[in-house]
Amino acid sequence: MMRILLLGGTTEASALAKQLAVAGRDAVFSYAGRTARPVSQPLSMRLGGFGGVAGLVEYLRSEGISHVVDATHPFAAQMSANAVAACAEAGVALCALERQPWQAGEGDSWLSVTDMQGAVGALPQSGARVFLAIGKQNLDIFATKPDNHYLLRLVDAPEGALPLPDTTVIIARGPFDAAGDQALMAQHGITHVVAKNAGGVGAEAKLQAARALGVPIVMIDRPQVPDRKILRTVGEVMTWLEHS
Ligand code: 3Y8
Ligand code: NAP
Repeated sequence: MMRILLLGGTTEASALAKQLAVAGRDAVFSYAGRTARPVSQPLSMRLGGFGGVAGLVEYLRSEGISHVVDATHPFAAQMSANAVAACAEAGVALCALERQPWQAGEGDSWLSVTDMQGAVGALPQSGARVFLAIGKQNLDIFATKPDNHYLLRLVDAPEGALPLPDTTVIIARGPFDAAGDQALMAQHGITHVVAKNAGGVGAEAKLQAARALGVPIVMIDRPQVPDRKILRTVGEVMTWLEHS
């Protein structure tokens, strides 16, 4: 009997959830519980971590999961690594639904860095106006360059003080559109954008906006994730489920 665990948190995960619901598949949608009010899904949902690899193995066994689709964000590297290890241990089929990285195009001025520390290093010491569109989990490492102005876009209002002294905070959840991001960046006189190479469409508005405004982008490469089967579209995943 097929029972699917969908590790979500991305636009593609939500699109797959709709297809699974329409197909009447027995599936559970899983969020980390990172935000206050996650978008609801047409599948039964669970919130919160599993408790590492061991917790996930226990969940797979006790819930009778036969297939895992890892549709988490390319930067959710810990979850993806845990899924590889737990599915191998529990003998459960695994595939990832992962979008391609963005490539710099005509008129783009990207500075590619390998990780968040590299992004901090790529910024001026002072006087820059930086659109820091990387969420809230990694803000503290930018505190070594406090003399820039940072425009922060967060999903939820921050609890307590931010680690940066000179900020403007926008509370918004994507997906975003290019015109909106261009107006936002022009209004704030942005001189640099810092972005994760998330791929997909939900976060790419700021790339288009930066291109239109001639603003350089500090682009953070994706973290390493262990090998697993990677599919690129919802359709491929539906076919994989039918044939595996
Ligand atoms: C909790 C679920 C959907 C999924 C929508 C996508 C698109 C909009 C763009 C910017 C960049 C950023 C951030 C972003 C985008 C989609 C997708 C995507 C980037 C939600 C969601 C959860 C999260 C977690 C959140 C992180 C943060 C990252 C904001 C829901 C809305 C910056 C990634 O405040 C926090 O702690 C936020 C944490 C992880 C990165 C970080 O490290 O801070 N996503 N984002 C998921 C869970 O609990 O399991 O609340 O509804 C989902 C989406 N966010 O169904 O339509 O597919 O990527 N999410 C990045 O790409 O750089 C915003 O502002 O331009
Ligand atoms: P992460 O660093 O890879 O994972 C840290 C821990 O969070 C995992 O070990 C796991 O806890 C728990 N976790 C992560 N995703 C989960 C899920 N879908 N269901 C249940 N538990 C989950 O993850 P992250 O980067 O914080 O991302 C968290 C969520 O936000 C994911 O759903 C991801 O798709 C979404 N998201 C992330 C980004 C981003 O930039 N990182 C962008 C957009 C959306 P246990 O070890 O206890 O199981």
